[in-house]
Amino acid sequence: MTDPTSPTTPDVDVVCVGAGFSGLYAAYKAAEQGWTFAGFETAPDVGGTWHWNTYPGARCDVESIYYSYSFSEELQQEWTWSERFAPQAEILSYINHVADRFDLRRHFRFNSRVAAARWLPDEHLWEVTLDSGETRRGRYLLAGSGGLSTPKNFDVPGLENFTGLTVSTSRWNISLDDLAGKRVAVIGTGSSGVQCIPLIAEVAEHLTVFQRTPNYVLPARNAPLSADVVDEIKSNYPAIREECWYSPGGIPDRPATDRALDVSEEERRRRYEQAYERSGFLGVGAEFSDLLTDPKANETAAEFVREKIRQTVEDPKTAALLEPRFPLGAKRSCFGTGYYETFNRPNVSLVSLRDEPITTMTSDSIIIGSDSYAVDAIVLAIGFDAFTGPLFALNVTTPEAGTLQQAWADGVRTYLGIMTAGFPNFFMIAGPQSPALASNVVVTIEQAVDWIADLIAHAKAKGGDVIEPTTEAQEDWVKITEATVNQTLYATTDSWYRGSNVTGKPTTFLGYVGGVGRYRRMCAEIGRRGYPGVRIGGQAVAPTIGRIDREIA
Ligand code: N01
Repeated sequence: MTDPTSPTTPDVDVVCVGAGFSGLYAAYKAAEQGWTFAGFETAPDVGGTWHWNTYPGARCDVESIYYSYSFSEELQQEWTWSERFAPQAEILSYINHVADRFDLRRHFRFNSRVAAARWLPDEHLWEVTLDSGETRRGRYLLAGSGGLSTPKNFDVPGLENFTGLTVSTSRWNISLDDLAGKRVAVIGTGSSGVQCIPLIAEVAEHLTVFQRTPNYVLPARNAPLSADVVDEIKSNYPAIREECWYSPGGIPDRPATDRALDVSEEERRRRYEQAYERSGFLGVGAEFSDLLTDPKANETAAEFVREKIRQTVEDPKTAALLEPRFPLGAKRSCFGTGYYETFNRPNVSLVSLRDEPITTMTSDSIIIGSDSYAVDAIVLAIGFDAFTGPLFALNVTTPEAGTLQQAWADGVRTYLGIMTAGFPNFFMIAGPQSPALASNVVVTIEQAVDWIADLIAHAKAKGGDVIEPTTEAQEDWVKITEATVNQTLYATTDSWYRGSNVTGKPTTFLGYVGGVGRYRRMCAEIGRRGYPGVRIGGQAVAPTIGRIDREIA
């Protein structure tokens, strides 16, 4: 047990992992509070996910005007997005601009990976060890390491035999020209695969897409932002941000109040057409209130999208293979541009792995049963070890709880997706069981950093320098996240949302799906009541959060 009376002076107040959206805002916030801050970033520069994911076609599926910081009115007035869904390079330029504009780079050391972090209970400090072997001590440890930053292991049989070009979307290190005139295989048809496939098809001699589970690909309807639209947004930013903060998904998507099965088929179709035309359906619950809870209602929308696939893809056999069979939105839908149309190209073919997986590979071919596909290059778009992957990689340890891996051996357990019992002064920004998974993550990041900063300031004011959730409060939050997701179709479908994409990973749902608005109100209420369920300097305030959740409902 931590001794609450014997603090030692740290090197810095805050040690932070990562210089993406989370770490940069944490550095800004710490400076605002007058706290010393040391950030460490594996990459040579800022950007996080937008530094690494440079594959062709990479862009965000949240509109850029919302997928951006709200903390500075000057920043949002001076930055102008060029497109509705800005490409990776523009998002990275924006992050660089923020780093320069607020002089944040000086708080970080780049090319420095945090290899381990251990809690020193007698000194009330975290000691982090960098990959160089150097150590640094901070009172508080912030993980801004991202949810989708650790690529999944290359679990494709026989890959080690292949001697051609292999590249992963999440660590893209070639140019699209390197694939020109080649026979290319893309393995994986999640958001990353869906975005790069149409562009690779344009340059490859032949592209073979290896698809295990077809996903719903909704037309992004990306377009340049006109000067008028930009002006209107800039003159309304405070109201737009407010709407995002109290929305279900961190974008101005008001939850629907009527149910799909209560309206006529004609009315349903009209609404679905409308949603499809404006690139809706990503927040599927915004179209009808029962789409994410009632399988029958969902099927009406799912079948509508399947019909679009059949109308777009000329070869009926290929179209049938592309039709998803799980509920629409139960795992993250993809945003595409010309995705289904790509399968009408003469140089593109689709191989389904649904019934027969890849058997092995040779030096130049992918083998499936008795079939062999000769390829020069393989693009792996197979996803991430979401949320726990990046956190486990930090090798966070406390004498009381051991490693995070041990503490979460049977599944993730957190308090609000921000803290976890047994790991004092350790804060996860947009962590597992926060709304990050099913929301505009920038909204969740800013809210989490603000909340963490308020909590630390509150603890400092009380003279307590050790902050830790109680196990009881943590179990309340686990129950709330489980009860919330179990009312939805998210619970029915395998994906990275549930950890089921990684062999051996416990399948617990990795997010809170009650909406960013409700979560925000809950966190604010917890703050107002003196942080019930959090032990500060050894003292905890009752009641725990289950009651607050019921009260704000
Ligand atoms: O990863 P995924 P992703 N053999 O896990 C298949 C965000 N993101 O990088 O479904 C063969 O979704 C796997 O098949 P299955 C966004 O939140 C956003 O594409 O497991 N296939 C699946 O088809 C997104 O949800 C944007 O059966 C294998 C694919 O690979 C999240 O990141 C862009 C396989 C992996 O899909 C992850 O997206 C990019 C194997 N061994 C990413 N292993 C935008 O903003 C896996 N697969 C638009």
